[in-house]
Amino acid sequence: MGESCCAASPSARRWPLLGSESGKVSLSTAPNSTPAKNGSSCSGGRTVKLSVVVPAYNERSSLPKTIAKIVRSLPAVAKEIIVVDDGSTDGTRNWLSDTIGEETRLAAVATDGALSISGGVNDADTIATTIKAIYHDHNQGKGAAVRTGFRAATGDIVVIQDADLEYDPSDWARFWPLFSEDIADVVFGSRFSSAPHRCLYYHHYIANKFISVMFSVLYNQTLSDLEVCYKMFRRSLLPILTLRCNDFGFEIEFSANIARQKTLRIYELGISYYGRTYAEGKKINWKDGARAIWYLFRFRFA
Ligand SMILES: Nc1nc2c(ncn2[C@@H]2O[C@H](COP(=O)(O)OP(=O)(O)O)[C@@H](O)[C@H]2O)c(=O)[nH]1
Ligand SMILES: [Mg+2]
Repeated sequence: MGESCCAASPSARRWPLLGSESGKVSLSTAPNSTPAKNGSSCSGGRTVKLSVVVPAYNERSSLPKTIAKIVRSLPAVAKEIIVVDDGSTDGTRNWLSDTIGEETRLAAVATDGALSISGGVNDADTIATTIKAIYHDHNQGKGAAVRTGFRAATGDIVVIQDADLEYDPSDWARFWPLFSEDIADVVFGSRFSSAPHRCLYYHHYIANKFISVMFSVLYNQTLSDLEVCYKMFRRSLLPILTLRCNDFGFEIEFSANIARQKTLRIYELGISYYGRTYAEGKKINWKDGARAIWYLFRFRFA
């Protein structure tokens, strides 16, 4: 799905070390230069960009804080934030249309932590953070929202960020070198590590463990936290992925697609987790867990 800028097989791309403090990374195998907007171009020596896809369904209170955290992350890297409103009814959509509307804008955070979203995008802002919003007419589910975001992404690397503050974008500082040093094609976060993680529902924990073990058995691929939000990957992979799930089955579908390629360099990295309770807005439930088991088999054998 999606189209690829500077189409190249993931393994053919060679990224030297993220050596410069500006965060500019040269692509040694990108001979054909294709100008792109927002300071990004496909020529050698260009600025490498991270696309952050934020699916948002009724996240009015946490979305602005999530965006501010994204802006503050990886300060030397050009980022585009794509918020996909999934038919929210709690004011999220109104906030997005009032603050961002239909344009691509610049997002910044003041020293006091306040988020500011301003006018147009200056091509000279090579390491700025841009933001745009896409609006679903009605609620379709996380998978559908994420796919809409993928279609709009123009960065070299893509990551998914839930809008509910359960995950901390400052963790990406440890993801990034795996791409800039050309070590990984896909990096999954894992909440089963020594990083701080809120202790919550045992039934969720055991269901996720079960699903992850089943996945490893069925796909012969180690991954400890299948339901994790953080999946960072090269955008050039999108055309080879078949993604159709609208609901939380997306997490299984994405991982199954990645594992089935057999050739990709898959890494996992411990992340912090600031989980929320149902009273605080958590939405995934046991039905999503049951569906996940069905999806495990469906994507393996269908
Ligand atoms: N639950 C739910 N989340 C959606 C939907 N569409 C987009 N999302 C977003 O997908 C992300 C993950 O959902 P969330 O409820 O946080 O999942 P949970 O934290 O695992 O319960 C959040 O950013 C949601 O706002 C949807 O239809 N249902
Ligand atoms: Mg969540």
